[in-house]
Formats: sequence, structure tokens, C-alpha cells
Amino acid sequence: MIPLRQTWPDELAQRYRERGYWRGETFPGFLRERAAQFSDRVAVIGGDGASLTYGELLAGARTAAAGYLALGLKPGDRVVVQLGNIIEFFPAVFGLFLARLVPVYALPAHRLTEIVHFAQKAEASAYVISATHDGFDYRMLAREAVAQVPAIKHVVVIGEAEEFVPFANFKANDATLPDDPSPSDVAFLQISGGSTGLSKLIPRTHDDYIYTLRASAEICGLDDDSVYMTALPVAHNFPMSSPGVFGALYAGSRIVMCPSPSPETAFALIEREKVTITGLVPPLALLWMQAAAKTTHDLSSLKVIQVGGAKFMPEAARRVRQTIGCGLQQVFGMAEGLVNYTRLDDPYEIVVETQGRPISPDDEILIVDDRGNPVPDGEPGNLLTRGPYTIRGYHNDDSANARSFTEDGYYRTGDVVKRTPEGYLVVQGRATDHINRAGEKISAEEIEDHLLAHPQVFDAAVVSLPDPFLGEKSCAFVIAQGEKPKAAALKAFMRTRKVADFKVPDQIVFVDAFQTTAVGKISRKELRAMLREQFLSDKAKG
Ligand code: OOB
Repeated sequence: MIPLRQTWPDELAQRYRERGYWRGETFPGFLRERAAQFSDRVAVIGGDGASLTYGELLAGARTAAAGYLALGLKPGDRVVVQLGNIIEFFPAVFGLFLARLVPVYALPAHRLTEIVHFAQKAEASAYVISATHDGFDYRMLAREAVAQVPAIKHVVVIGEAEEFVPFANFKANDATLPDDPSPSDVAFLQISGGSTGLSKLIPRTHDDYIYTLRASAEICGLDDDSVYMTALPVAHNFPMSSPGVFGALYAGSRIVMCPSPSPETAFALIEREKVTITGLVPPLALLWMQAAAKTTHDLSSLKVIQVGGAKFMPEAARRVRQTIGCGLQQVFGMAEGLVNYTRLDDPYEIVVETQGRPISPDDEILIVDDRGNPVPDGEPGNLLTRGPYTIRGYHNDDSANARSFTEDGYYRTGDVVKRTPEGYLVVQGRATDHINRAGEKISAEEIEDHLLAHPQVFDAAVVSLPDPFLGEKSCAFVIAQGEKPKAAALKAFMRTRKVADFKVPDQIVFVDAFQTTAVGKISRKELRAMLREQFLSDKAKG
């Protein structure tokens, strides 16, 4: 089995310890501490009202750990975990940690191709699922996965297990659990957020991840009075750790597992549980803002909505305060490590205009041109980073590592950003996401932002189309809200935004909806490519 490793150079590791980022904590260790501090306090509550206290969570995790080991799983084995937003996620995953097994987090939306890929790449020997979730039967998926990957010896099912192992039958036993892992051990494998191609596996250590939980909880103002709700799939890095459910546990807060991000479901839970903070991707934030205008639910407990995962346009960001009536925090992060936050006490303009600044004073940020030379502040460039919680390499993927990391250990994020004089990052797009119109480069984001400022525009995506004269021209796909505006009116509106004339979209196409990726966020890059291909192929067919 390929060993799981994540190594920083000794000198940096020493610095990260000396500066108190890496404190030698582990997942089993911190859960035991919280259970001792807050035994009878509710740790997590589900949509149906079922809950676990911190004490019950630890007990459930111990039972699960004993159950996994009784199956014959050995410390170091990897286990693909594919669960929705249910409270059993916690005993299931902390049980793995206590048994020194290594979770590989799949999203509920993943299907056979991805599961087989994760299982093979990680050399997994078990698979933990819900029987069904959102109308899908994961046991069927498990049967196919096991047939393709015989190394998966055990399928553990939460709910009706059929021929598999029922999670509910795990019994506490006297078997001694292994010693706690070393803080520098890999705690789990996260999945890279790439929306095209096959995901890469991201090994995160106890020390590095727990540092982000502790720092994020502080930056996001979590304490034991906070109620953190996840409406996004819990296995994604954003709701898992920024500050996410694990940050909430670290802080002794209460977690609400929202089974669906729809405003109807989420708003009812916010009211019932007096949720104080939650995280959304931009398309959901738009939906919630629209729904908030008409809702009868009381959302006044919400102190802050975090928005991240994709660019939240300033004009949309400005609507949060007036529609939902709470604060906004922008989050620009990646499962590979680096996370940037706007701070809760930042000036309003910074909160709406930027994607925040790094968690750590030791997050090293390089913004470089295509030749690798640093660009001045305010100029867009490729973002490279390294630091106390950014990985040095993917698991079992030499070619991705050669592409994605520089020789001196910087991760190439693939994002194009600029840095403000205050040190905040503004995401401009992905490396290739621009329109080259007769030599003029147009940022798709920039045009979308202008269009979003129009009251009849719900969302917009701008792409390049081939043009015999200009080389490329711009085309805006627009979802209208309320009465559909005329294309000419939108172009006229663009001109009132005082932008260079070449930035006015050459063409405007109205569509009813955009597709979303597995995490439920729109990957703008993929969305644009899809819209472009569809449009061109329709046109070719006449
Ligand atoms: C989060 O993580 P991933 O791994 O799913 O995706 C990372 C990529 C970034 O490289 C960037 O391209 C994009 O998603 N992204 C954003 C963004 N946040 C992420 N692009 C523009 N603005 C933002 N605010 O998506 C993730 C992980 C932890 C916290 C938050 C998001």
C-alpha cells in the first residue's frame, strides 16, 4: 500500500510549531477534550430533530471504532465515506479517527466513476454509505463499486443494510482502541475541487487541519453559544472546516445538519434552531436572497452568512445586508489548503469587493505572470501559495504533483487574483477564463458583475465565441429575474456602467437556468465552457 504522507521541510515544520500553529493536537484528542468539557451539551442536531450530545458523540465514535476493527480493518486502512447531511456522519467519521482508519470524503453526488476512482487511488478497503439519500439507493452503487474494486472488503450502511454491514449493529466491546495517531500523520484524504477531470486526493494531517479549525473558529467568531448550520454537503472542505462543522465542534458550538439547501428547508431550520452562521455558494446565496424577501420565517438569529467556493460578485454581495439583514463573510479557499476570509470587522467595501485575506501570517502568497515573475499589487496574476496548512503534494499522483507544485513547494492554485494594498485577494478568474477580443483581454467576471447590477438579471455567465473579424467576441448568457429585459436594454445598461466599449457583450442570450457541479456550486469555468459548446453546436445544426 502506498504510504500516506505529507511533509514540509524540517525548517518550516519547526517554524510552524514554534509559532504555535501546530500544537500537536489530533482529532481523537480534541473530541475527548470537548466531550469532557461539554458532555451534556448538544453537539449536533439533524433536520428531523434527532441529536447527539458531545458525550454521546464520543461514545458513538468509540462504538463505531470497535465495530470497524472487529470487521478486520487495520490502522492505516482507508475508507471511502459517502454520507449526506445526517448526524451519523460524526460517530461514523470520528469512529474512523479513533480506530486510526483514514476517511476518504466523497460527496453524495458522486457516482460509480468517481467512487471507483477514489477507492482505487486510495487503495480503500471499506466504504461507508447511507442506505438511501435524496431518493438514491447507495447500496446499488456499492454493489457495482465492490464488483469493480474487489479490494473493498466491507460496506457499512447507515440505515437498512441488506447484505452489507449495518452501522447500527456495531456494539461497544472491550477491544482496546489503538493509541492516538501522531499529529503529523495524515488524518484523511480530501477530494480536489476540480470540476473537470478526475479528482485528486489531498492528504491532510491532524496538526495542519486542526490549525485551520482553531484559527477559522476564531476568525468567524465561533464560541459555545454559536449555532453553525451546514446546508452545503458536509464532506466538502468549505462546510467541513471553514470554520465548518469541525471548526464548530472545536469551538464547542452546536451543529445543525440541514438536509437540503433549499430556502424552504433551510429557513425553517434557521428559525427552529436559532442558527447564527452558515456557509453558501454564490448561486445559493442569490436564491436565498430572493426567497428572504417573501419568507414568513424568522431569520433574525443569523449573524453572518459566509459565501465562497466561487466568485461572489460585489453587486450580489451588496444585496445580502438589505435582503437577509445579516453580515457577510467572503471565503476563498481550496481543499489543498489556503483559505482567505474577509474579517467580521472589516470595512464594508472590503467585505463586498474582496475574497478576504489568508488565515495565517505564514501563508506565503505569490502572484506571478505567466513567466513566473511577481506582478505589482493591483495587477492580476497567477496565485501560488505555501504555508502551514497547504499541502506539498497530492497522494499517489506524480504527474499532477509535477504540474501543480513548484520546486520550492508552492502550490499553483490555477486562480488569477490581484492583491489590494491592504493585502486582500480579489479573484479575477481562472488562468484561461478570459475573452481575447481583437487583442483586448476581457475578464468574464468583470462583465458578469456589471450585468448582475441590473435589477432584472438573476445571474449571468460570459464566454468567448469565435468571430471571423475579432478572433473572439463576447457572449453573455443571462438568467432574467422578473420581467425579461431586452438585449438592447442590457447593452445600453452596460454602457451606463462606464466601461470600455469593447466590454459591452457582443451578444446576449437568455436562458432559463444554469447547471451546477457535484458540490452544488456553479464552477464558472465549466459553466462557461458548457454554455459555449452547447451554443456553438446548436448553431452548427442550424
Ligand atoms: C473550495 O474548495 P475547492 O477545493 O472545492 O475549490 C477551490 C477553488 C479555488 O481554487 C477557486 O478557483 C475557487 O474554488 N474558489 C473561489 C472562491 N472560493 C473558491 N473562486 C472565487 N471566489 C471564491 N470565494 O471551494 C473552498 C474550500 C474552503 C473554503 C471555501 C471554498
